[in-house]
Amino acid sequence: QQADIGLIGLGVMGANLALNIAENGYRVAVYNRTVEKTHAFHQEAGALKDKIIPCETLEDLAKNIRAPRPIILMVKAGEAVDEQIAALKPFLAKEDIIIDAGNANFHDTVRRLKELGANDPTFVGMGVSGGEEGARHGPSIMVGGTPESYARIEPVLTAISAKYEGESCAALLGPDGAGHFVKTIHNGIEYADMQMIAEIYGILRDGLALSPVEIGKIFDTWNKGPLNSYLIEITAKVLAATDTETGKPAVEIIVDSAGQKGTGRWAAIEAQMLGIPATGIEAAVAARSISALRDERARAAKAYASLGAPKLAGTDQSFIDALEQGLLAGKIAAYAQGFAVMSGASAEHGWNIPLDTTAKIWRAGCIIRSQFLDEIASAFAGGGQDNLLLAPSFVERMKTASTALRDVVAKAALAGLPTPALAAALGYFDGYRQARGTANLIQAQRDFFGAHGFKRVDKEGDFHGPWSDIG
Ligand code: NBP
Repeated sequence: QQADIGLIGLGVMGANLALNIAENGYRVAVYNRTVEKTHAFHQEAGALKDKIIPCETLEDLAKNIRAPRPIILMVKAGEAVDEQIAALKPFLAKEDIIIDAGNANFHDTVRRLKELGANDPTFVGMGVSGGEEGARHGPSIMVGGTPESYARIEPVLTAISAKYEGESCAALLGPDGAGHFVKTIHNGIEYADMQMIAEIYGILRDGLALSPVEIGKIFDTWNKGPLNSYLIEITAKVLAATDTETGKPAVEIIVDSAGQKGTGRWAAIEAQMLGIPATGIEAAVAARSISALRDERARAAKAYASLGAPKLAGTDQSFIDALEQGLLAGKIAAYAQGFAVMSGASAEHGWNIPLDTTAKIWRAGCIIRSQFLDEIASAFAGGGQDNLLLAPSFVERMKTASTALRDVVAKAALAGLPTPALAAALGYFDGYRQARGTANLIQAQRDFFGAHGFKRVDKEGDFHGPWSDIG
């Protein structure tokens, strides 16, 4: 019996996705560049072995899938995807669909679609989030493609996706690169969320001299309130863990230098290209880059040692509460930015990305999953919302939470504790709610040195200033 679907790439994500597909009753034919992995995977599939067809060649893979064939590519993003498409094409027909499920740059997805000829198979760009566990038991799935191709793969995607109160976390979000774009912004928001949590951890560790276990308990409490989310939950767990070798708290034996594979940076770059502020994401990407300068940081710490170690004075439970509310405010601002970038890209590329559906399919399965996203989905319901910060329910929340964020950022700054993402979120919020900003001075400067002209507040037209009269 032929398979319902094919899957190429049995790495961490591919292997788990294949097991998920098989467990949901679909027969799946699998192929991996390194053939031994294919057989090892099949051998270890246990009760699901019968639903999996191991294939040694791409020709074999194509033969083992019922036409018209849907084939998921889950290989390393970049050249490997182009190589696999080229190698696969000779064995496929026009009606077949190649689904790139890796973390592709959306520009590549758009290019790959353009490169396919009239008789080549269809191409779908699909973002998958949830890591290993999500791939195995239900990820969030962000699809870019035509409604026709989506209709064909929808049953299997719905079956394998995460569910939020019974609703599937898989959706078609627009044509061509829309799915991979949304996944990129998801990862950018994830960077900002993680960085803000790390900044709060830094305040509790260095400002209040609390132990990892004590900090973990605070996060555990917060996970029962408005911050309830997967990232807060795992932060509490990570902080409570003990290193088996040394008996020390696990976080204390981990080097303070964060890795990055590029999706956060892409999110910041795309925001910049669109001219849409995403300072929370940018600050988070930059913070990872600073974290990587470990030797330089050690030298700088020595050079500035006379400034003293950071210390927060006069803090009590009300400050811990302010940290919770401040983190919430920072999070709201960062998510507002991420959604604004998606809205801008959607207009730029004519994608029509439904922001409410996007928030809905992030409620479960993905790394940033939370109750909070259900509230975002409600705020964007029916469209027409410019920015989350203007949604009535979020305006009410920010009125109190922003005061806490201000308190946290100000106290941290005075103590010398770095809060780049939280401070960026606060700066964005304050700039965004300022009806008369300070760009009038920038326009004057631009006109002074470059005769760029400016608009007047009191009449229509383009004007130049009286600069030559000065001095
Ligand atoms: P892994 O590193 O676990 O696996 C990579 C896979 O790509 C292997 O099957 C490998 O085959 C294959 N591959 C490579 Br590398 N180069 C290839 C080439 N030139 N031709 C054919 N196959 C090639 O990666 P992973 O973590 O499973 O990630 C897969 C994709 O999913 C990536 O795009 C990643 O960004 C994305 N993603 C990962 C996560 C996560 O949490 N890990 C989450 C969401 C998305 P081999 O066995 O022969 O080396």
